[in-house]
Amino acid sequence: MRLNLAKLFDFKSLGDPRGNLVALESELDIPIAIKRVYYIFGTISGVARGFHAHKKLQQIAICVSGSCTVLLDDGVIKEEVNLASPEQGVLIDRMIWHEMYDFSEDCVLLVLADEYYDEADYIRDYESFREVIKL
Ligand code: T46
Repeated sequence: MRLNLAKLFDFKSLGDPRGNLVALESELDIPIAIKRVYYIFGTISGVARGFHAHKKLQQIAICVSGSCTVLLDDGVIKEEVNLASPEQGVLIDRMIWHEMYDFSEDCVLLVLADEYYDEADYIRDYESFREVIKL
């Protein structure tokens, strides 16, 4: 997989005989200040989500259980990232069209976001997205 667009982060897992633990500190282990956390789970087989870009929001997505694919698209390059480890995250940057699919049954996709929820920050139409980025 050639990755030009996707910024991946490998997180240090603090393992001991009891199991594993990953700690993420805002602006230290990840390059964003966390204001909101949400998670996607119980997705139905074959379902796809996302299909939007954010004007300002920056997010880190981590599959803390199972796996899924995240498509990142800057209007020119499209890149697929397979998330399958709680020790890896991907940056979903502002003005990146993104889609998520291939959710495994046990997938829990955790998303760390640097802003509160704001529907006005979404661009949900691909042609409008291309117009905004002037393509
Ligand atoms: C994103 C990708 C990765 C809220 O009320 N508060 C929230 O913080 C969020 C994230 C969603 N919602 C509501 C809005 C919708 O009525 O939850 C419903 C489902 O949201 P949406 O259709 O936007 O879900 P996805 O999976 O398409 O997109 C989500 C995030 O919304 C989006 O910001 O980047 O995950």
